[in-house]
This record gives sequence, structure tokens and C-alpha cells, in this order.
Amino acid sequence: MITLYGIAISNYYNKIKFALLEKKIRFVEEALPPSQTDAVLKRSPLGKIPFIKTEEGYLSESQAILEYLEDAYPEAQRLYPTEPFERAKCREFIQHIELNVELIARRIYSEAIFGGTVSQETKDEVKAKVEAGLTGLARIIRLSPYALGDGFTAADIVAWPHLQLVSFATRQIYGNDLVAEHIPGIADYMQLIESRPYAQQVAKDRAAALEAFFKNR
Ligand SMILES: N[C@@H](CCC(=O)N[C@@H](CS)C(=O)NCC(=O)O)C(=O)O
Repeated sequence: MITLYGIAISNYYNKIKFALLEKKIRFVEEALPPSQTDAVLKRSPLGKIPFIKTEEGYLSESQAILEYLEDAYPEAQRLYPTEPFERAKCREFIQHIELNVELIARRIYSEAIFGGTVSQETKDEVKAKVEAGLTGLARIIRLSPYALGDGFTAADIVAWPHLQLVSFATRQIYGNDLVAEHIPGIADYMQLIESRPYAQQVAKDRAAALEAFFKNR
């Protein structure tokens, strides 16, 4: 049985939770915020979440976890294409969205979500880089109807939680949703993913976790 550690307000945590649910792999959740304690650092080298406990040990980094689930549970629903080139295109998509969109936008989350302050210089720099990342994403996302064509894949597992957060954060900071601005048709795509029962479960748990997080601050 897998144990998933982290908090349901995290897009990376929700990526793994969504994958576990879609694959119907049995798991339990253990609520744990990112931490620099020795106990957590032994399990996740930078104290980040999510990480999982498997029968063989702990595993961090959501992409390593996602690919582990694909390899370790061959009988579960496949999320990666089996043909090598298509599989590599799926990984290319994920790497692009995480490195060139989400990781860049992350620099404005402290103000957009947590009530902190981000300098105008950072906001301007992030805007230019996120727009470049989204312009690139628009070149590879197919939306026909899923991110990479007619099948639901790991690309959708990753795109959904990340794009939702980037949309929200850019609306908060720049007054407009840069994702919607750069990717025509993204709203219908997000609705399509949100029509999936497991996406609804992840969204419902995230809403409850967000409410609890802000109530306890
Ligand atoms: N590359 C990591 C990123 C995970 C990540 O950034 N998690 C955030 C929560 S969404 C975190 O733990 N932040 C705390 C920190 O950076 O110290 C992954 O894919 O798992």
C-alpha cells in the first residue's frame, strides 16, 4: 500500500493524488507540510512534498513518483503511451510545462496566494518568461480533446493542476489569466478534465484543504 505525504493545497501533491486515483492504486494520505526537520529530510532530500512510502522505501520528486507508479503497477490504467516516440513526446510536454511555465510562475505565488509581497521587477520578469513558456505550450498542446490527442495521459494529469494554479496566480497579479490569453480553447479543456470524477474528488479535497489552511493562519 502506498502512503502519499503532503498537503492537498499543493499542485504537485494533487498531480500524484490524481494519478493514483485514475490508476486505481490503493493509497492512504498522510497530511504533512513541507518541512526542514530531520525526520522529513530523510524521506525527501529538500523537505518538499509530495513524497510517497512504498514497500521498498521513500520516493520524492513528483515526476519520479509518476513514472514509478507507471512501472510498478503494470496492470493499472496506463498513463504513458507505450510507443517510444509518443512516450518521449509525453515526457517532453510534462518537462516543458513544469520547467518553463509552473516553475517560473511559482515566483509570484507568495503574493498571489499567501499574502506576501513580490517586487515589481520580479513580476515583470515572471510575466515575460511565463508568456514565453505558454507560447511554447500552445505549440505542443493539442486539445483534441486531451492535451496530447484522443487519449487521457500523464500530460493531462500534470497539465490540469499546474495550469489551474498558474491561471489563478496570473489573474491575481496581472489582472488577467495569462493561460487563457495564450492558449485558445484551454477553458473547454479544463472543463473536460474537471468532468472526470477523480478530478472532482481532488478539487473538492483541495478546496477543503485551502479553507482549513487559511482558517488556521
Ligand atoms: N520538483 C518537485 C516540486 C515539489 C514542490 O515544489 N513542492 C512544494 C509544495 S507545492 C514544496 O514542497 N515547497 C516547499 C519548499 O520548496 O521548501 C516535485 O515535482 O515534486
